[in-house]
Amino acid sequence: MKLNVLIVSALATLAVQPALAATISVTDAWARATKPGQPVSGAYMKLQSDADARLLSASSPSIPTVEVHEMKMDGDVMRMREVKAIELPKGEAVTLQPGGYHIMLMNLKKPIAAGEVIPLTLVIESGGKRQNVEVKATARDAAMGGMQHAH
Ligand SMILES: [Cu+2]
Repeated sequence: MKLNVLIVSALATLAVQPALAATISVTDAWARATKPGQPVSGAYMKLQSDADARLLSASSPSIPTVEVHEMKMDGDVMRMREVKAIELPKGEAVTLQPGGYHIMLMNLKKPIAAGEVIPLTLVIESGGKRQNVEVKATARDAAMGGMQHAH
């Protein structure tokens, strides 16, 4: 389902950097809408870089705390933790999705409504250079499934 396809190229950033910086494409960026009182949510997207790169961190002017997380099974318990980086191997699509890597949106002061656009700034490193990649994730209603978002 491609509700919302957004390609963010880092051309503006590239213009002032040596040719080493990677070009990152971001597609299918979305965030999970929340119910009142729910303090956390997640943002998801597909990332692809034309050079080996790593997603180091993310931030948003509208979300108090943003972390890069990984969720995986530990025995039969689903756990998540903050990761130092998500590797973006050259030419390989890396999908941030429920149950795997995700951008954690925390300490929400108000619910995220479906349709709301969450601006995110991704910090991506490639070849020793850092660049910011701006992403707009549109919130949509999505069931949590069996996933516990417990820390
Ligand atoms: Cu998380």
